[in-house]
Amino acid sequence: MAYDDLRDWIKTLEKHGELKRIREAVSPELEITEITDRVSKSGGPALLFENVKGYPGHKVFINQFGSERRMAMALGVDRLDEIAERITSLMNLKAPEGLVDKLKMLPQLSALSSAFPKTVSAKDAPCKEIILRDNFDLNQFPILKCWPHDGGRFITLPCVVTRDPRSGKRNMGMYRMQVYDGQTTGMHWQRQKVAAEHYREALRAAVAKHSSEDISHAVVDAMAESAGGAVALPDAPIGGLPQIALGKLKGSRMEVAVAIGTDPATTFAAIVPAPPEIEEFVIAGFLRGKPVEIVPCETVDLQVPAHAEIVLEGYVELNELRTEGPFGDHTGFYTLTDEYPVFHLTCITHRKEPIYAATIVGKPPMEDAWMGKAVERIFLPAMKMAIPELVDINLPIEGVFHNLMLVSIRKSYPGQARKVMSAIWGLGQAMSTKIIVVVDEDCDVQNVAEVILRVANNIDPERDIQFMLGPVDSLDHASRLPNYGSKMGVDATRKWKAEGFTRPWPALIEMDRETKAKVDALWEKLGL
Ligand SMILES: Cc1cc2nc3c(=O)[nH]c(=O)nc-3n(C[C@H](O)[C@H](O)[C@H](O)COP(=O)(O)O)c2cc1C
Ligand SMILES: [Mn+2]
Repeated sequence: MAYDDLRDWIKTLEKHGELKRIREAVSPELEITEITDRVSKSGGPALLFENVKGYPGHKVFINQFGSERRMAMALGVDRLDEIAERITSLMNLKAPEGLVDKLKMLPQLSALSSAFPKTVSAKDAPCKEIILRDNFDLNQFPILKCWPHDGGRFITLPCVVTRDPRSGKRNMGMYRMQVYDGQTTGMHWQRQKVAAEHYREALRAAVAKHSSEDISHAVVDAMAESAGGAVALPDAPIGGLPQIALGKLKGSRMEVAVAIGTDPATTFAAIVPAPPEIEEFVIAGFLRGKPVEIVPCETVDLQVPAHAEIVLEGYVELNELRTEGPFGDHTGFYTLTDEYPVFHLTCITHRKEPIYAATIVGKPPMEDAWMGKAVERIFLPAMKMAIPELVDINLPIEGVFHNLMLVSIRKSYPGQARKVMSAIWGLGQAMSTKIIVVVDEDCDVQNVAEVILRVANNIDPERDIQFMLGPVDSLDHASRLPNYGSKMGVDATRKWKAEGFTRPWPALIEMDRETKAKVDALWEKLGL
């Protein structure tokens, strides 16, 4: 079932008792965070703030994905596993043999065809009800300041659309945006994300145009390195010769469009760690079972979901970075300041009386916990394609997704737990998983107590810990360098002779079936 837009979704939430309207006057500075945080932590409803201090006529919608039930509702299913099953059946497509097979494939093929976005004209695009080409000001929207030490106000639920300069493929990722002024924001795409690669590609192309001696390859590499948004390393590009070279690129731009307040499947599509070659518009269409209607922007050559509440159009300059943060992040800590590209607005379009969609992140559990859990369930079939021995995974919410992954495997050969760790560290955004714990298939990784029992009992630490150097999450504040550090794998599987373990391995304690049945029969009488 597909929601037409954010309003349709809000209506459905309300009908199911999953929405609370707040009519009390509250400030978008800190107060909405404090209220939403309490509601998140107690598993409460989505919230629609209708009386935002200083923003008459504006509404803030928050916590839309903030429970397992709402996350499933957002994607139109009862259980998130249903989506995993749909994906599995797509991946299992075999070449049809005969008519019956072909007919059986029809539902899958129609699921595929509904995935492709449909372009509509501006007159059919609600996001164009109001078009502001001049005199626009971001400050008209009730953008939140989330936490006391945040560097300012942040747009926290933006679907950021960019285009790969080489392939022309579009990407939509969620990267927060710090408001610098009414026409300028930060663009916090971390260096391993798809839009950051688009930016580096644009930079490479721009530099190629100026391929004179004074912009050497070393300089280009240094600029490309910074462009993903890392701290300026001593030998990197801010200042000195690289700065001179960057000056030559003045006016070189990459276009960006941002949709805020879309139907929930489209918003969710912006956070899924899909391979770069798959457009999120297609993922959203697949999830909704209905094409996403997109519409060309006014001032940039990009398309956005036509039903969005608010659209921001603009560009990032290829030679410009600016300090972003601090920001109270989903790790439960503040992310410190860092250098990121700057988004300059060229136009704002919006619906009449736009509803401003936001989220807050902080100490888990918060709304993003449920979004992350949905990603975990939906991506499991794809992970199993790459890692067939995988039985299940659990990203415990307190592990804030990149810090801890619990994995069960069907172990069939020596050293396989380490093979699985390597595979996960080589798999898209899972590259930055700080701790991977591998257990045997008879351990339910959804039961964290059981995992702890196994791990603590089963490891000889010196033997069973695998350290790995490589890329780490940009939000990791403990790594030796920003974005680069060590990761750890724990092989908590039963050790085999073939792995050099020659002692006998004890069995787990369990009562025999016969005794259990006897006691079952007695149980009522025992009055326990
Ligand atoms: C609420 C929320 C905020 C996020 N903020 C950021 C952010 O500021 N920067 C970032 O790189 N990723 C952020 N992410 C994670 C990305 O959206 C996620 O990695 C996504 O897969 C990126 O899309 P891409 O693979 O197309 O780059 C955020 C996720 C959520 C749920
Ligand atoms: Mn992507």
